[in-house]
Amino acid sequence: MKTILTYGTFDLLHVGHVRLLERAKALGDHLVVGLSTDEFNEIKHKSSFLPYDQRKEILEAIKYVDKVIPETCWEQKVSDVKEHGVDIFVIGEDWAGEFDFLREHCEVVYLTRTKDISTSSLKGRLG
Ligand code: C2G
Repeated sequence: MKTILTYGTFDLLHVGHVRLLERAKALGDHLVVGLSTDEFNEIKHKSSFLPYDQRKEILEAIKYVDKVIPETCWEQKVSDVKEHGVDIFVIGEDWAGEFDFLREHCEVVYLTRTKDISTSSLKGRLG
């Protein structure tokens, strides 16, 4: 069984997120998502519209997602890779290069982002 790991805030879930999750899952059999907690979002200088528990419930309803774990800090990735037996770490290309240090523990794949959609643009349109 090939385990995939990714991380994100996944606020106001949209097709950019879903297509990332779809492509990540297609690389293996079991997809673990590290979901940024509200507190970690502050560290990321990112506020989410929906609280962690709702973002988690929504992600768990996505057919590509097998497990959601909390992302509470930048430093947890290596231990998460080991704890969950991760074969491939996947994230959007906006992070290209940032997580190359994981290459000694697992494969690292940066996927293209879906164009013309983002949580911040949705929030802007909502007014
Ligand atoms: N994404 C995408 N296309 C978009 C928007 C987002 O492919 N139009 C991808 C991002 O590249 C990321 C995932 O969807 O891989 C989740 O996006 P965010 O919730 O914005 O994640 P981010 O805040 O970048 O958190 O430790 C890593 C961070 O927690 C990543």
